[in-house]
Amino acid sequence: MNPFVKISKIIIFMTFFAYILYAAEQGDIGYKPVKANIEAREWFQDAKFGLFVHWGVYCLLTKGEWVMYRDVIPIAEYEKLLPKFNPVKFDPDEWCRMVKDAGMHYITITSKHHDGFAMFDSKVSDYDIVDRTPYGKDVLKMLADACERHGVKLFFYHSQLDWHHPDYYPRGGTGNYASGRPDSGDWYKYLDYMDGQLKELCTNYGKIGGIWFDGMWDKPTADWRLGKTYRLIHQLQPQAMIGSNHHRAPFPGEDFQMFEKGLPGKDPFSKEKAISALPLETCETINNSWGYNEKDKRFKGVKELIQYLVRAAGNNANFLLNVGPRPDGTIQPEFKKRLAEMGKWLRTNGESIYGTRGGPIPPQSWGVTTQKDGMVFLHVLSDTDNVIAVPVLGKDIKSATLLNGTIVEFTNTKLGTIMRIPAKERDSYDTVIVIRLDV
Ligand code: FHN
Repeated sequence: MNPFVKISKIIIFMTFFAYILYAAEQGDIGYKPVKANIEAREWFQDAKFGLFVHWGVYCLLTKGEWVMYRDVIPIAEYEKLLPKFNPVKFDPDEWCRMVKDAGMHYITITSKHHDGFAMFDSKVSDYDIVDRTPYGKDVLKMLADACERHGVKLFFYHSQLDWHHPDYYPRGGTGNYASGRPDSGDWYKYLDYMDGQLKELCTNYGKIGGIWFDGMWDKPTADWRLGKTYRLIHQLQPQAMIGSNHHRAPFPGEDFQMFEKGLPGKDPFSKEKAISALPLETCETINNSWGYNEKDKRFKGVKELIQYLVRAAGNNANFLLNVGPRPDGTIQPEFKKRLAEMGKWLRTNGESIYGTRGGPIPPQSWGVTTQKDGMVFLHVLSDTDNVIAVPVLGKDIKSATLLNGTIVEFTNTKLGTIMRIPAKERDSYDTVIVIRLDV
């Protein structure tokens, strides 16, 4: 064989092999979700609404979860918070009652945020709530047991980014200040540590809903060894849904795609606007802080929060709404009041949200649509429109009513259907029209 051809073949093979190796570390190549995972995805999409909880020792400083970085607090200083963390009013049953009253079906809580502090009893580190605080109890175990009692699914938010662990090295875009860590470290030792804690979360807390990763964006080109981590989780908890807030298209092994502070494909963080075919979720705060921030009074109104939930559902996505608990373990009244109001609206209108999927027409100027069981729900969100034009749905509309059965007059035309909503029946948050199509 011509030596040039021989060398070329070797180079092509080596390049292909290198790509496979690289790609393999960008996810669990060849991952096929098992039946339990597919069922979990269906459940997730039906559930629609969950509570995000950002809770850690940072709440003591009442300036949000990035305080260690933003105030450039050296590790030795930050660790002085630990003896002060004693959330004696933490009541996981109360949290679950609040969640269910709000019409939520799952909780996603920080097991470890970027500060590296574990809110659970870890054996691979003593940098955790059991070993280093006067409270000394595993709040995630307490919450997992309460969720089991109340029928609430529990997901864990886990930060891959770590501002505390010495082997998170080379440091990334945000952990780059030397806050008492050596300018050296073994990256794969850190990944082993991270996998060790994930193994604990997938072993000691019962059947989990999933893992919500965050922080890859701190080192976007690093070898995060995702395939190994994702396989570990799916081997221990096959039904667990893995998602990662890397703001890129999902990698193999991921079971849902999340967006932050924006509807699918429209959030300000996504580098790629691609919306995958995976179950979708968007997350948002009630004020403008994820972790507890005493001074942040920019509370969103109930109308804005309900319409965010409705628009998410209209975009075939779940809504994960955040609270940042206080140092004593309680949730501030402004959050609880809004969650209760959302639950009240959902008790009357929830059939147009739960168990639905995105509607048959794209979002309109007047609102969005959802659909389930042969019904299409028109969510009229604009205050001004009592007469709306509905594009052709492919089948003639047989009937149109409000959820309370009130008839809605409509006229079918070649270009679509004109709907006339009785003005006195408007819902100030979202007027839902149920239409049944000629099958
Ligand atoms: O840096 C985190 C932030 O603290 C928070 O956890 C949000 C929640 O989606 N995610 C990252 C910012 O994109």
